[in-house]
Amino acid sequence: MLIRRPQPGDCAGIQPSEITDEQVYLDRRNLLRAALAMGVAGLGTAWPAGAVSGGAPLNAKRNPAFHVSDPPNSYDDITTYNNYYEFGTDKSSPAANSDRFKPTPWTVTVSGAAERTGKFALEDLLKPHALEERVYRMRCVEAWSLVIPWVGVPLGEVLKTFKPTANAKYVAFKTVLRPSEMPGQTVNVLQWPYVEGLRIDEAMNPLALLAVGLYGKTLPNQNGAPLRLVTPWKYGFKGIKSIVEIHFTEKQPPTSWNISAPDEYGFYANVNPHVDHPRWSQARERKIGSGLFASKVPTLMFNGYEQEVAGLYRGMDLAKNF
Ligand SMILES: Nc1nc2c(c(=O)[nH]1)N[C@H]1C(S)=C(S)[C@@H](COP(=O)(O)O)O[C@H]1N2
Ligand SMILES: [Mo]
Repeated sequence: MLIRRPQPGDCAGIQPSEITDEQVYLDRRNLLRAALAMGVAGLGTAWPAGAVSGGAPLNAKRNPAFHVSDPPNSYDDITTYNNYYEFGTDKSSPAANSDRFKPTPWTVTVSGAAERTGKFALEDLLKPHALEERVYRMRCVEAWSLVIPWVGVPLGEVLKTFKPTANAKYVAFKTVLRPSEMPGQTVNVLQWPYVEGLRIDEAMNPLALLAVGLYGKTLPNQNGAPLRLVTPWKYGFKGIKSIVEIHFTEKQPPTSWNISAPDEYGFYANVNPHVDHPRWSQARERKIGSGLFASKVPTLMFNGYEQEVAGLYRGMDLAKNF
């Protein structure tokens, strides 16, 4: 049996050393078979014509300051191979099991150390900001990577509208808790709801993005509709999906993977080829979509965003603060 059952405590269940290209191929084939069974047209194409969710056109202007030399992955790669444990622990689970999830209407509660707090409709939360398209390199802790054209607004610009006070040293995020629409939430692989957090200066860094879309269209459910975090210098698990709460706090907030396996997943989760995961190397990564026989490529410090974010961590021991 090629596909090992996920173990709690693994970020997505399998070690990268075990992820063979053949397995990727089989995952794809299974998904395609499932899609055919559901009568979904258009899977396997590069555009969301027949996608099961998301896909409403967004009016976003490309921000050329955020550009990657590699071409973006296909829509198919981005939306059919990822992690969203609320919909199951296999790479194909999010796309297969998220069709019952209802991302509209959506309300976000803002609380804690800020002058302006309360409940905000998603539209109001984003209103003061024009949507931007930004192409980011993304790196999962499991040593695979993708290039994704996100649509969103800079997180810091949104946070500033709430006027965080001097006590706002961190910002915490929470995913929606909806077991009736999220079958994975009936399984105890993680503590629900999923939670994440950033130090306030990390959150204010211009790279941090609140995303509402990809490839010019609203997010499909499996990628975190309708609102998710994108921090491309960190491992993928910091990118919390389907956010319903933003909380400003003085204390470092708990984070889901750190609660689950504190020795393996730290609060910072910065991409760092020199600090291995206790069970595997982080020195190299497999580019999704690079072909069955492509070899792994070196992972870059801060996933290639060293210039933008290294200053946030000056003087810190990154082996201790992993
Ligand atoms: N709520 C929630 N957010 C989540 C996850 C999850 O299981 N639940 N998985 C994380 C992990 S491990 C990764 S790699 C990314 C993958 O999704 P993406 O390709 O859409 O960024 O989502 C992250 N956000
Ligand atoms: Mo991940």
